[in-house]
Amino acid sequence: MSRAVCPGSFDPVTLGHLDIFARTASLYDSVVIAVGSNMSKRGLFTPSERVAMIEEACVEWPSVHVTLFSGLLVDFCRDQEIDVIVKGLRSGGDYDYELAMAQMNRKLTGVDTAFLPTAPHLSYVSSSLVREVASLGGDISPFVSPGVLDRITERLAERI
Ligand code: COD
Repeated sequence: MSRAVCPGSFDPVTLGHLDIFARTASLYDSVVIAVGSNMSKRGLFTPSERVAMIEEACVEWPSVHVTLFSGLLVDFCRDQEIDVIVKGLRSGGDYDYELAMAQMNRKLTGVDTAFLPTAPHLSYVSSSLVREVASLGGDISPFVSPGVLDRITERLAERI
């Protein structure tokens, strides 16, 4: 059985991420969405809140499971018997950043990384821009699922 991981911060998960998850699920038998819980920056959502939002967005995909991870991604892959890391690429900037991590991860334990090109209509979407546009009152509904939109609206209202 082939097993892939889609790792990330997902603060919050966007339609760009969900497109990558869906396409990964069509390529591998089982997909783990791994939410990094040892990120240094404080986010809009806690890692557990991010997991809950992704679970809700992926509820109709039975082969997709969501979990937290901490420490090295390659150690998580070894513990979970994961064959491949899958990342989305939006631009040359993503490629330069991701290539170095892919090469480092392969050197560390041999686990390989596969890249999927972003859906063109989502190539400019990032969690950081979604957070910024939302915090300044812009409409983010084209970029996130309805459940995530509700959670962001609630979170920003709590901060006023
Ligand atoms: N379309 C397609 N793909 C997208 C889009 C989009 N619109 N937006 C983002 N993506 C892709 C990104 O390119 C990335 O591949 C993935 O989705 C996740 O994105 P983010 O921004 O949520 O997550 P990152 O990049 O902050 O996550 C970084 C990791 C947590 C994966 C990384 O830091 C990590 O592996 N940390 C663990 C510690 C470790 O092992 N360090 C050593 C690394 S060599």
